[in-house]
Amino acid sequence: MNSVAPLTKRASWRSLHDHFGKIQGQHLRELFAQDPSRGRTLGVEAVGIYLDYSKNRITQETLKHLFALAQESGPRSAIEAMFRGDAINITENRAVLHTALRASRDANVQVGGKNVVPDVYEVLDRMGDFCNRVRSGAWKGHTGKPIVNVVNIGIGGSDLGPVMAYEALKSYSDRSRKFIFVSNVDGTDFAEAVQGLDPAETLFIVASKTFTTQETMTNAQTARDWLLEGLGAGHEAVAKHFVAVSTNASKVSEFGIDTANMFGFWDWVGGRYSMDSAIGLSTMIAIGPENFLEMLAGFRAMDEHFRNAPWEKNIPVLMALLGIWYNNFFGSSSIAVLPYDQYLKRFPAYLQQLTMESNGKRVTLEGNLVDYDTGAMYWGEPGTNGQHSFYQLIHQGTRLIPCDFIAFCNTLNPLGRHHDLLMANVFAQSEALAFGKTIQEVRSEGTAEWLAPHREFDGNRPSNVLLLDRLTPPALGKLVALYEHIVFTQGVIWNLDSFDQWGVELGKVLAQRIVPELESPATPQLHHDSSTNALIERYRTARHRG
Ligand code: G6Q
Repeated sequence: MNSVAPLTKRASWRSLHDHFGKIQGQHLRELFAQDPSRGRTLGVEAVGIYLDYSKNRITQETLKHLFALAQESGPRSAIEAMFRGDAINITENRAVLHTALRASRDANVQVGGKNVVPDVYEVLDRMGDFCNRVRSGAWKGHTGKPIVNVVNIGIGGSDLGPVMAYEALKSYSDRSRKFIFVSNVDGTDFAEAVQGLDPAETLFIVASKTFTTQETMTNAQTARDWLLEGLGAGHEAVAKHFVAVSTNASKVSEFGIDTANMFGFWDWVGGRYSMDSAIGLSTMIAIGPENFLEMLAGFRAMDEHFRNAPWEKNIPVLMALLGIWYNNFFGSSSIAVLPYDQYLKRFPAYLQQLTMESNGKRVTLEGNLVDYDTGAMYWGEPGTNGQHSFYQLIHQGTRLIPCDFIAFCNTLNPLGRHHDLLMANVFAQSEALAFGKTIQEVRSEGTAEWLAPHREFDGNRPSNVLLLDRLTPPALGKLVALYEHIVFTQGVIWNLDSFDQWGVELGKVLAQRIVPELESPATPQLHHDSSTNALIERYRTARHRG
């Protein structure tokens, strides 16, 4: 529990409030004019990431107050509590130790009096061995053919990390194999995924921490039927075509998967923090064990930076504080994440779960309703596509949407002028957002008076630019860990449990209740509200179920 004062009663919060009154009217044009060196001084470089945060609506005084807020909110001790394995997920009484998944082999992380690092490496080594067998063709399907198609079946944290990482690191992947991700209970997802696949060459990874998730278990059963029917084989074929990633051995064997083909993890790994665990098996098959371990080393480098760097040089802490500045003082409700790299096309979707499931909470650790806004909405698309779509609203709309631009100095696909053009767009966008185009500038171009307001850009729209060298496995690890730690820092300041997700429960429970009402051949007695009853009746009629 947080022993510090409630957020809005903290001295630093009140100072920030007063300071906001003074600075809110200041334009980035003025801030840059007052301090021409700002573009260099408000930048920080660590673990191969350069963060330019100069185009934020802040001064040195703002930073002083924000660091005071960090200090007063106690993240230093909270960080240590997380890394140490304290049960900081208080509503589920669990440790939160995704950092142990990427600890070095000789590290010692105690959970319940036991060092968990040897267990982590035991699983990583088994995963490596399995991946090498699949990749070399030594692992054969039931009919003796090697595996060509790998289908990951999972949802939420058991899907978004693997699919994002596969897309991000495709350039490092084994191109002779196909990697497919099935998540939705909508049968279309499965049907389209297996179009044209030969079951004899297909491996299913059933990735589910609990092994009870409705969507995943339904897809896994459909996959088993598809496989056995396609092969014309009995249950003995399952062992060569199904492996499981789970914490629930009994459910895995109940499904018919040999637990020798199960890769485990632990209750101290949250779903949305699990891509470094065995949930990353598909990633490892795609990019190989060495690249996977390099990705983990990238995570570890960011973990160490977060744990040890002083606030003013700490990239996750700086970005977390800036997020709070806009969320709680400027009233921004969303943050756009705009990667200028096509391989990161699923990164915003990944961050949506990480950020919004973690900090989309309205009660404090003590169970009190907050009197401030918490988690912002994260969204985005890769540049430059977004520029031809929603950027209009970011440039000229009525809402303030801080942006995180992510770019790499070197491309993995050097084709002609493409990369220079791409990078010119990143720099131009953050420049245009910050400085805009005044009405005088518009008029001086000879624009008609009636048209001028439409062509004015008021600017003063903040952004961060994250610049890295190249999208490598460690670079991806650093980026993901960066956002994990932003979420953590904000959760500490807002005094939330960032590691539970009770908000997803109610809909699941209600759906279970409705399933028999849709499926029953006899007309069911419905006891919902009149809207839900009418929708169920209409559906049954459309399906000729009376
Ligand atoms: C993430 C959540 C959630 C979870 C899925 C899948 O933090 O816990 O997204 O990952 O509901 O759960 P299983 O892995 O248990 O199937």
